[in-house]
Amino acid sequence: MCATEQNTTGQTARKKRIFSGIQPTGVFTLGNYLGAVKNWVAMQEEYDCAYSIVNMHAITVRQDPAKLKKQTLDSYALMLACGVDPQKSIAFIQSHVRTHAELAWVLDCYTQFGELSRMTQFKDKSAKNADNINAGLFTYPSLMAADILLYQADLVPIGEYQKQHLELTRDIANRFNGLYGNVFTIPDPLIPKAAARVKSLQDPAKKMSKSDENPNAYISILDEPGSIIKKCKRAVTDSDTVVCYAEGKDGVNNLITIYAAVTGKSFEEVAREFDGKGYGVFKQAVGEAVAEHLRPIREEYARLSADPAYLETCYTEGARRALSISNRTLEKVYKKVGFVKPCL
Ligand code: ATP
Ligand code: LTN
Repeated sequence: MCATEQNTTGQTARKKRIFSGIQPTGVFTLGNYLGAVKNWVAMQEEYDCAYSIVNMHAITVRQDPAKLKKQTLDSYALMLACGVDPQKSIAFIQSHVRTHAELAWVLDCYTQFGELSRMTQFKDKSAKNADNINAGLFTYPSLMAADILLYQADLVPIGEYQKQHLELTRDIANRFNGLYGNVFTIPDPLIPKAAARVKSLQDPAKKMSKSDENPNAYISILDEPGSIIKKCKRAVTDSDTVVCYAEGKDGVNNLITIYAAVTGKSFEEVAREFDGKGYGVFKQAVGEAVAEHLRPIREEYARLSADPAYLETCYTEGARRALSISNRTLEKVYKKVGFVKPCL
């Protein structure tokens, strides 16, 4: 994370830092991949990156412990299978690095009840989990702010749905800096132009989500080609037959967005390619293109998950590097707020 590079005037400049996270709540969907993880991979050459499997965020919703443990390890392997390189980037599991919980507590005390009450994700998730609206679900955004601010991240690659949390992170950081001087770097969101909002295949008004009860609503990045094609063929569209991106055609727009993202084609090129061909041919082509795009990830995942010892080495080293960097920020914060330093 401390690498430097020469700028045009020959001086050394710090590489920009990136932080992002994903919850181990299931196999990543095509939405997670196109909206976030694909971007993480692309950033590794140019930036100092840290990526985390945020299992502490996951327990804001009740989880089965054995399942959470398995999904955390599977998600870690999946992150590497998508192309996150543990040599180039810091790839770690959130609960391995104690500074996240420690800074989150301090930030909780600099975050207002009113701010947290306005978070749409909190409102959505409390509606879905009415019998368990716990304090962690409410303060989720200050833990996310801690994740980001600990690494002094300049940029945070996320899907559109996390924009509000990032804005709150900036507000918390600005408030803290206003009181104590320049402690935190103010991070900017990095939202992809295409595929920032991949929609459910069954209800295009909703986002594609890995915790959706209906598996036909999402494509997991480990789905077999046959299943991907079937899900695309069953995708809800409309009674029209023309493949074009237009208002009121949410289902088709979603499929065009997906097809464009995996083939690199523009929306116009897609419309031209399927001119006069109808939805059946189009849906088949979307399914095939997605299956082909995900094939290398599926193969790499199979290889990595057969080698748990290698994965353990990677996440242990990731945790060590993450702790070393984040502890510097935490110590600064503790000093600023007036905590006594022990001689341990
Ligand atoms: P859950 O269903 O458990 O709430 P999720 O599928 O929303 O999870 P997260 O772990 O919350 O996934 O998100 C990881 C990253 O993927 C975030 O940056 C998020 O914005 C992005 N992301 C999630 N869903 C989509 C989507 N449908 N389209 C684009 N980006 C998405
Ligand atoms: N809240 C995010 C996951 C997340 C995250 C982060 C994303 C936790 N910490 C830090 C970016 C940066 C989500 O639900 N997608």
